[in-house]
Amino acid sequence: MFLEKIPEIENISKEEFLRSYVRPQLPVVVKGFAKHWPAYEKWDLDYIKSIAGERVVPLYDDRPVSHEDGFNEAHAEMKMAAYIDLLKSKPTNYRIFLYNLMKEVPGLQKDIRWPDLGLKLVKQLPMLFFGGAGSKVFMHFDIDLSNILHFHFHGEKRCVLFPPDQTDYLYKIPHSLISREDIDFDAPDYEKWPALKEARGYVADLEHGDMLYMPEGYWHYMKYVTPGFSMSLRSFPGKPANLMKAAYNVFVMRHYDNLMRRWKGQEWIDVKNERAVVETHRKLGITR
Ligand SMILES: O=C(O)CCC(=O)C(=O)O
Ligand SMILES: [Fe+2]
Repeated sequence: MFLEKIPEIENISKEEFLRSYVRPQLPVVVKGFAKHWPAYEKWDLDYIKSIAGERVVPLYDDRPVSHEDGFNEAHAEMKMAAYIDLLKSKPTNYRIFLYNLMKEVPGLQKDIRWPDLGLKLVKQLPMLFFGGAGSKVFMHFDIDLSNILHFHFHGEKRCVLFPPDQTDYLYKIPHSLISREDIDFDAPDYEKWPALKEARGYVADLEHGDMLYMPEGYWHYMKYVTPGFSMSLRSFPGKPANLMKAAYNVFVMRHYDNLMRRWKGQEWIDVKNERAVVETHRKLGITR
């Protein structure tokens, strides 16, 4: 696995962002992008606790996908106040994933400024994500293959990205958006996962107020180095082929996968996990 550091810049114009990053579909980090937003001063875990402490939030941990759960179904729930106390007290695997907190707590919307970077952003869907020290977000790409503007707050986070053209090396699970969940993307075992040796991706370390641009359909793995939270703004894919794939994923793939989980149970999950390896090695001519 070869990871190149994502360029970090301080400021960017709309024209430069479109020309140098969106058109060529390359990632970039804009340091302190949010520094002129109210959120930059206000957003930390205590503030979220004070404004949303009574909300019951869905939590995910890093247990492997099971046929008993639906596609992207949460594993537990807790009051936000209790969750934030947990985050602050010790490392935890519990994460909040894809939670529309802004819809639940509209007051938060006043704290951000919609960036004018030439991307048409989906205004209904500013999603928030939270994680405890050491928690990991499995390697995946997003179902709608959007361009993602990912802002981080409070803590530090490491992001590992792969462009869609690296999919063949990533042990993608069929009918799903993830890699084999038993790969440790911090220190991959190349004996077990030889294809990963060839993969070429990117790495970025985010701090409070930074923005990471993830182009369409990019794979991403994230690790919360310290407790913190992030917000993703999205812009639907500009490439017609990606729009088609997004529609397929949303309207066909996930329903088919849910149906198979109900019909075949754990066998369906096991078969897909096995196929991820067999198909990756066959495509690359790896014989073992
Ligand atoms: O940081 C996270 O918890 C996940 C972020 C993510 O997957 C996304 O923004 O699409
Ligand atoms: Fe994602």
